[in-house]
Amino acid sequence: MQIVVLAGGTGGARFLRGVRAASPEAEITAVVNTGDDVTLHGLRICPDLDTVVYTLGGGIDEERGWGRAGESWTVKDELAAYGADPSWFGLGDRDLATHLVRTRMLDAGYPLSAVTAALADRWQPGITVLPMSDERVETHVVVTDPEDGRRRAIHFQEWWVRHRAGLDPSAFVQVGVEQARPAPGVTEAFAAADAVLLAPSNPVVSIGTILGVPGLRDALLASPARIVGVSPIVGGAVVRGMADRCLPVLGIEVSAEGVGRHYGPRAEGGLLDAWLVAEDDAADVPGVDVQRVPLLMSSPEATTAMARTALDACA
Ligand code: FO1
Repeated sequence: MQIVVLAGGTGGARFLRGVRAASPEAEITAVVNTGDDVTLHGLRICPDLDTVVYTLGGGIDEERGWGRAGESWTVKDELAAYGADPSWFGLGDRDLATHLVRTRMLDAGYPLSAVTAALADRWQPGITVLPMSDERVETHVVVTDPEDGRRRAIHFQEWWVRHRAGLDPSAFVQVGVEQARPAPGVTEAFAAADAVLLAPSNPVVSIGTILGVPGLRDALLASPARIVGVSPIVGGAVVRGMADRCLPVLGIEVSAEGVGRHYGPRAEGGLLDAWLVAEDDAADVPGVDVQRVPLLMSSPEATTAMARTALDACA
């Protein structure tokens, strides 16, 4: 069985771990958001790719949901001592090795997909991890500066990590997306899929960014597989992250129904054959098979059960 999962950060990675547990024999391909990627201190950092590879490879810090377990911050402190900006981004000593290897390979001319495969070789995630594109796409956020009221664009990581999404966003811009193409293996994975899942990741800056890569959405919709989405909004609120700060910018209601309607019914040009929402969330999404199931990834068992329900909905 071939399963393709569109995924972003921590929630997407945990969901992928559940899919792997629910269907251990399946060939699973994750198509991962790279819009969060950033260059800091001369290093290329790919948060969502690293979070997926670390989570499935057993290297993730479970409490933070990103970065490496058993981390230390000596280099970060030394950089701060030099006044080397930015100091607001948490670069762990172990995590730095990943960025050093990635940056060296990118500088040598390897595409991001090859770099990701090389890094994943150490971690053996048990799934294929593909960036959405080998071309650079970076999400920038247009915000209004509270001091001078001027509008300016800042990198998603500065908005989220430095400002905790506290600056009001008026637009999300995926810089470079027009020149991007699906990474090698992405369209092939959709064509061979028996099941396609939209992980409970941020519908705007994760799932939305992936679908914004020219040609990717068409390849997804040409898949013979059913497409099943999992709501990232549970009980009317985000479980983690900042989707509640992103959705209103696109005029999407912060609810399981709102996101389901935004994704839309496949029969009418939308994405969904089925939409999984939490038991206490009502969701009227015309043209889509809505199923109310437990959605909190509160334990590996709960996550596996949720993934199994999503896979059953693909059958
Ligand atoms: N998230 C934070 O909230 N604070 C950090 O200092 C931080 C550092 C960081 C370093 C490497 C990495 O792969 C991820 C990191 N994240 C951090 C998470 C990152 O902001 C992700 O893009 C978001 O979690 C959304 O996926």
